[in-house]
This record gives sequence, C-alpha cells and structure tokens, in this order.
Amino acid sequence: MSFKVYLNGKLVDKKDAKISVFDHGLLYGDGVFEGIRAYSGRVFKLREHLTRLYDSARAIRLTIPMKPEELEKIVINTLRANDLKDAYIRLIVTRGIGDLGLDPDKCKSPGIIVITDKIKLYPETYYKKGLGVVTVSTRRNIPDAINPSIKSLNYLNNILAKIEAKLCKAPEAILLSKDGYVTECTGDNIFIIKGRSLITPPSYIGILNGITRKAVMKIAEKNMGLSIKEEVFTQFHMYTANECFLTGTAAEIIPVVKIDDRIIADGKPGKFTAKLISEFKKLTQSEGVKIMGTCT
Ligand code: PXG
Repeated sequence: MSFKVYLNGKLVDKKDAKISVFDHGLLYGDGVFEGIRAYSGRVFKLREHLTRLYDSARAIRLTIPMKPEELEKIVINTLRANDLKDAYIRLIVTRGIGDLGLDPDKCKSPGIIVITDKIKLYPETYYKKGLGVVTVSTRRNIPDAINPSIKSLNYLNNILAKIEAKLCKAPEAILLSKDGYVTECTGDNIFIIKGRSLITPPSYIGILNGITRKAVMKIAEKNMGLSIKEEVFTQFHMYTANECFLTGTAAEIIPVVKIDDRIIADGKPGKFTAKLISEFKKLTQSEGVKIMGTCT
C-alpha cells in the first residue's frame, strides 16, 4: 500500500501529492504550518497545535476555509488511512495559487496539506549523553519584522542558523535576539536550571510559543515543585547554569551538556532534566486525541 497524503480535499498517493509552482507557499514562503506527533494511537496536544495554526494564520491574514474541528477530523482520517499509531504529522496551509506578484489577494483558495509519516527518532546518545551546541552569529528574527510566534513557512532565519551550527559540527544552534539575549534554537525552545528555578526566555523576546515548552513548565511546577521563570538571560547564564535542555515536538526533551565549548556543570545530563524526560514520556503515553475509536 502506497502511503496517502491529504491534499485539498482528497487523499492522494504520495507520488501524486504535488502542488502548483504558482502557490505562494512556494514562491514566497507565504503560509503556516505545524509539526505534530502521535504516540501509541493518540495525537499529542492536537487541539493546542490547531489553535496555534489558526493563530498563525490569523496573524498573516490568511483565512483557513474550515473549522478547526473539521481539520482535526482530516488529521485523524489521514493517520487512519496510513494505519499509523506512532507518527509525525505535518499540517500545512499555504496562501494558495496566485500569480508572480506578491499580492496575496490574487490567491483565491488556500492550499491545505496533511502529511503523516513514520517518526524518525533522534539518536539515543543525544538523550543519554546530552548535546554540545553553539551560539551562532545569525540573530533571531526581530518580532517587529516577522514575529517568531508565527509558525510561518518562511524558515530561512532558522536554516541560516542551522548551517552555521553544522559548520561548527554542532547539531543545533542557539540564536540570540538583536540585543544579545538568548531566544531559542532552530526548531526547539531552550531552558536552564539554576538551583530550584527553571528559567526560559519569555515569549515577547521573539520565540515560538512551544507546545512542549508549555507542557514542560507545567510538569516542572506541578510534579517537581520547581519555580518557573520566564525571564531574559544571556550566554553567561547558560554557561553557569546547573542544567540546560531543549524542548520540541520532534526532539521532545534533549539535555545540553556543552555550549560554545563550555562544559555545563559536570558535563552530564542533570537530575531534573532526567526527571522531566521521564514525566514527559508518561504524559505522551497517557493523553491525546485517539486515532481509532473517536467518531469522525
Ligand atoms: N522553536 C522553533 C523555531 C520551532 O520550529 C519549537 C521551538 C518547539 O515547539 P513545539 O511546539 O514543537 O514544542 C519549534 C518546533 C523538525 C520539527 O522536523 C521542528 C519543530 C517541530 C516539529 C518538527 O525539525 N519545531
């Protein structure tokens, strides 16, 4: 069985899942998307991802021509069509087909795409031994230009940072704000732990409001009694932290043990990070929208 992609109202074979070269998603990165995961037959935080998608669309004045409940059913049906229980889901809304000018009003109907695929996991050593990451010279987009809270199809800022990290043989990059404060990584949010405080940059500095980030803050506060601080911090605060880790849908929670060639604490993943990883795993296995058994 070839795997199916939802494309503008139809489930089509992967080989036929093609869009127009005049789609403004391709021509200008004009559109929004979400990366979602399913664990053991449940879609984790699906409603939160849909809310963020509709918020991103609203921010760029793109009207998604269906209700979130309808799009939720499409996601579930696409997973069912591919018989997936553990999956990576990419939900994309493009501005649609227009002409070669920028004018979004020339695009009459948004393109809606749902790709569901097997999840490719990060190497196990990342979680056991932790990552070495680098701060790069590319600054995070300033919120006054393109707000990083919008999960838009324009990821060049992140890609340029990723290229720099790879040139340093690091798997991930830390981006600073224009004022030199730590913001986030190319596809992950960042946290540090100092004493019993869990510290992460605030949304206004220019980050994506990560859904994993929010879940982690809740676990840390409710189950572990850590005090949560959404505060700006600098490279110095990272270098001198007791623990550091990254969060994201794809990566989940990954410990960071080296930043810019400075060893963090004793160079091993920290105990709070390990506890958060195990609590987060429990959460992913116990909640989410069921793929089978819900009426679609
Ligand atoms: N910051 C940025 C810039 C992101 O793109 C996150 C933080 C974490 O957000 P969530 O809501 O996922 O906790 C992201 C999300 C991939 C991939 O294939 C990347 C993301 C999500 C899913 C897959 O690299 N980035």
